[in-house]
Amino acid sequence: MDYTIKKYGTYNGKEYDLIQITNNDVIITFTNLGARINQWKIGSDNLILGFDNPQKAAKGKGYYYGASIGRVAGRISNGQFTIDGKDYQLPLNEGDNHLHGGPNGFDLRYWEYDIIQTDSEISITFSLTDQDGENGFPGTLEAQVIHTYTVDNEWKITYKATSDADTLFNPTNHVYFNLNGTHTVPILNHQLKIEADKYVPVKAEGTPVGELSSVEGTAFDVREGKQIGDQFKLNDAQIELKNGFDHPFVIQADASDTPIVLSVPVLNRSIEVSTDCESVVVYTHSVVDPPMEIWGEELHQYAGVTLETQTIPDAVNHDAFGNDILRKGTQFESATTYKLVY
Ligand code: G6D
Repeated sequence: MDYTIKKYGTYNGKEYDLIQITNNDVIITFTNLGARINQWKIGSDNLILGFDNPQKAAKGKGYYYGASIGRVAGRISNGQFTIDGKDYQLPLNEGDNHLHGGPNGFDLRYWEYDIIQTDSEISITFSLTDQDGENGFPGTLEAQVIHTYTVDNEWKITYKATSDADTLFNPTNHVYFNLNGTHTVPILNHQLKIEADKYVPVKAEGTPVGELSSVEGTAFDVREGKQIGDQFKLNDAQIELKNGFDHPFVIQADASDTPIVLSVPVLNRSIEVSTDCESVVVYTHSVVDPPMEIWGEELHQYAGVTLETQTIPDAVNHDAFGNDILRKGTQFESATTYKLVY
């Protein structure tokens, strides 16, 4: 396994790089534009959605393809939160809510990076200083996103952060998988298995209704592994509301080491996910607007599916959703691994 650094292109006056890792017939690439994963291929088969230059990635901003998301993944209702009695108002970049870290979130920022290579893995440490008040968040945040790839085809993401004031921090990665090898075949044929006996119903605007609901008897019961397209055919108001999955699944406390598995059995391909996060947001790209071209082909509905591991979105406004407050001077650390099996 080895890596090369290529020019990705320019965006907003800055030059961006593409770090390409080759491991036999697998290629995986990352870029310092938003500390993104940009490509993951077996031979000529693209397994994720990405772009061949930064301008196209920027055009796809609304879908955050492969991007690191932060400071806070998901929506914060009304952009408002309170820490120790102090109220904060964040910019509203999607209707009445704050989405994915705001208008200048992590996804299109310029990240510095260093690379470390050993016999068994290559690690790229992306770093960003997010100044006090950026996107309305208190505290200057020192963030690191470490993308590591191993000879066993494991993509591990480690998030680290500290802040000089109490703030919020709930990062994720917004990769879209399509194990068919081309996004022209919808992900409806993918099997999804999540060891989750609860999920989070949402309102039409995408914010949580406010409770953790049982998956029993719903299209969200994928504990034994179900075909995504079959689940969408079930009579389920939440599926109808969002035209598919756009929901957090709450990972069981007694889950196995790989509580999330996405696969296409007929192609003998799967992604096995392990994480220290309490939830995973699954989004099935149920809307494509504006029209988009990816890898030279027009994008259609259900072209990819995300597995965004994180604290349950909007946790700061819902006591039962966990904690996304990062206290001054404390070290945040979280890790998620996506293992390609083929
Ligand atoms: C839509 O509601 C979805 C989000 O969950 C997703 O992250 C975004 O598209 C890319 O807003």
